[in-house]
Amino acid sequence: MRHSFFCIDGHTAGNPVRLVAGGAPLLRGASMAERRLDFLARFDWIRTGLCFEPRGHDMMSGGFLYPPCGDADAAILFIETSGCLPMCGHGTIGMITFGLEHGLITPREPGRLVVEVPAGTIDITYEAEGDRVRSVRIRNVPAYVAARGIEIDVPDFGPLTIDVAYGGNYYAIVEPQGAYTGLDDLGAARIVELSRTIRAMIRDIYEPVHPLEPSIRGVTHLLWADRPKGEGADGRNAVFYGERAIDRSPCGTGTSARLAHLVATGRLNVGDRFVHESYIGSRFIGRVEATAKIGNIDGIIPSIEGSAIATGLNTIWIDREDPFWAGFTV
Ligand code: PYC
Repeated sequence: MRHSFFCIDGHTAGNPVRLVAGGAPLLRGASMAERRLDFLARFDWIRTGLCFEPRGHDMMSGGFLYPPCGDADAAILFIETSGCLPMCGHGTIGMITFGLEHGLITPREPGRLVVEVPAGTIDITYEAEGDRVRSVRIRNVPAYVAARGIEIDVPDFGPLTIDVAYGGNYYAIVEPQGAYTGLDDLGAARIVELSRTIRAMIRDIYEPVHPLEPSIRGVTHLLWADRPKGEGADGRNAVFYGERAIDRSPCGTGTSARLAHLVATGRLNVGDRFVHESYIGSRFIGRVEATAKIGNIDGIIPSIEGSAIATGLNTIWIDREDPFWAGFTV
C-alpha cells in the first residue's frame, strides 16, 4: 500500500520545515494536546517515515495544519526526528508562512492569527507583501524556569551547573563555565556528543512536568548559550534535539526558554528585546512581552520573530513494499 503526502518544503532561518499539506490522518481529541497523544499512539510511522532517512535527515522537522478544536484560525501538530513537540517556534514560523502563501490558512483579520498547538494557544502577527510573507511574530505560550543549579560531572569533560527552563519544550541550559568556554571551542561533533551525555545524565536525576499539561514532561532539548558573534546580536546558541541535530535556526522555544531564564536571573526585564543568533548565524528577535503565571509559578510571555522561505513542493510516498517505509536512524 502506498501513502502519498503532499508537502511544502522550506526552512526557517536555515532549519528545515516540511509542511504536510495533504495526507494528514484524522485525529481523535478535544484539544491539540489530546490529538498529539492520539497521533503518537496510532500514526507515529508517518512522523518517522517523513522525518527519518531516507525521506528526511537528522534535523527534519515540520507538521500538519488541522482545523482548530476551539475558536482559533488554525491548529498545528508538529513532527520532528525527536517526536511530536508540544510547540516548535521555527516550525510555526515556517508553516504559517507557507500556509498563508499557499492559501491553506485564511485569517479572519489580515495580519493576525490565533493558532492552537499542543502546548496551548499562541497569537501570531505577520507582515506580508503581495503573496510573500516577510516576517512572523509569535506570542508564545508562557515560559518559566523549572529548576536551577543542577550539578553534574560529565565524563571526559568536567563539572557543569545547569538550569532547566520551559519555552514550549524543556531545555537544559548550559552557560559558559569550567570546560565550556564557547561554541567555537567545542565544534559541532563534540556539541552533539556532549549533549547526548548531558541530557541522559539530567534525565536520570530530574524530570520536569508542566504544571497545567502533564503530558508535557522531561528534558528533550539542550541549549548551549554563548556570547554573540555578529554585530547587533545579544546572544548566540546551539540547540541540540533528537539524537544528532543542532538547530540551524536560533530555535523559537529555546529562545523563549532562554528569555525566561534571563529574566529569572535578573539579566532581562519586561519590554526588553534580545536578538538571538543560531549556530550558523541566522537570527530571531526575542522579546519579553509580559509577566505570566503558570499555575502558581512566575514566568513570562515571550515572543519570537523570524522569517521562512519555501524551497519547493514535494510529493512523498511511504510505500509498504519499501523495506525502509517507516524510516531509519543509524
Ligand atoms: O524552533 O522551537 C523551535 C525548535 C524546536 C526544535 C527545533 N526547533
